[in-house]
Amino acid sequence: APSDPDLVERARAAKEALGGNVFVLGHHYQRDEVIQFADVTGDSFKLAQQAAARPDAEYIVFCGVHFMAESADILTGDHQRVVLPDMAAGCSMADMATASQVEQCWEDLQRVGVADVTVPVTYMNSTAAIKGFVGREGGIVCTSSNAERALRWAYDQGEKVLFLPDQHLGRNTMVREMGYSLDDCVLYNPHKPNGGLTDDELRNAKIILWKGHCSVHGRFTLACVEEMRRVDPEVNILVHPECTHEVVEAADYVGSTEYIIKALEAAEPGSSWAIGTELNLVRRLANRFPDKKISFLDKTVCYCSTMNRIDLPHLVWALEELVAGRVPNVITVDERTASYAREALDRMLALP
Ligand code: CIZ
Ligand code: SF4
Repeated sequence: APSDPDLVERARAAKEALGGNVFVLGHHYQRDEVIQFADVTGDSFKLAQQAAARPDAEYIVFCGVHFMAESADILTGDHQRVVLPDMAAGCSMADMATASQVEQCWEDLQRVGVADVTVPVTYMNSTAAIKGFVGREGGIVCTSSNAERALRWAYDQGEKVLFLPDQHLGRNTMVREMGYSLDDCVLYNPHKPNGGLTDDELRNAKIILWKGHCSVHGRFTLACVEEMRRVDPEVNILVHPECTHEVVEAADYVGSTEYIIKALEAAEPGSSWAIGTELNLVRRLANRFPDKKISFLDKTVCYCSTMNRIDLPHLVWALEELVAGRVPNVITVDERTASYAREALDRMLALP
């Protein structure tokens, strides 16, 4: 639906009144009505880098989810404040690994005698507390575009990896990109004692995958890939590595958000593509490239509901509060957590 013209005008006027004092970041999964006001769009990695690119902007309005706003706070100066237009815009995957659960897992690894040789690696899609734990224990953050490089770095530091919180990105990278077998991976379930594993399983695994997943990408199925190929034998199936291992194995191409965008930019006119990632992004790409047949991999999967909480009314509210001299919904990470998290982020930024 087209956005309400009154709200569009209010957002435009508020942004103009704030001038260079506000910098609006928009994640690729945001609604069109919000994206039209973003100064920069990107995936979580690009937005974290971009947040620091405008040190003069006092306010960073982050149109994305909570963990991304935390990363922006960690990577920007003390004088800058990060505003999340709706505090309920969380991420179910990030919430699947709490600090106390991960500390418990680390104790399990200490008890069986392997914590010293285990390097924790966390996906960007995790809370600041988890990034802080990982930094404290000498580990690294990764994104879906550098997971392989981060894992290779981790195996240079130790023998085993604890991979948080997305089991699918960890498994897909190990097996598909690095040639490990499924038997090298075990799944740690934080709701069971010892993760639901025997001491020997914990000791012998090459990688301990946290039992977390994305509630959007985890829903694409092998059956929908097969159905797409039946309907259109020429179709190219392109999916994000947060999809399950069987979906990734059945796809033609696998890659991060920025990879998906570049692949469609480079695709031949007339070529056919079915995309397994968030629906706002797929819709926008289909509109942007009308000469290519771009469809959504599975009609039963829908938007990321928490990303979609940031809508035009929430953005207008946040901007108008700033104009009125109030600073709503500020996201701050305490300095101790932030400094450990920054170490884990800096190790990622230093990857070759
Ligand atoms: O921004 C990203 O890298 C992704 C894939 C975000 C998400 O929420 O899945
Ligand atoms: Fe979290 Fe998945 Fe939504 Fe991304 S798409 S914010 S990983 S639930």
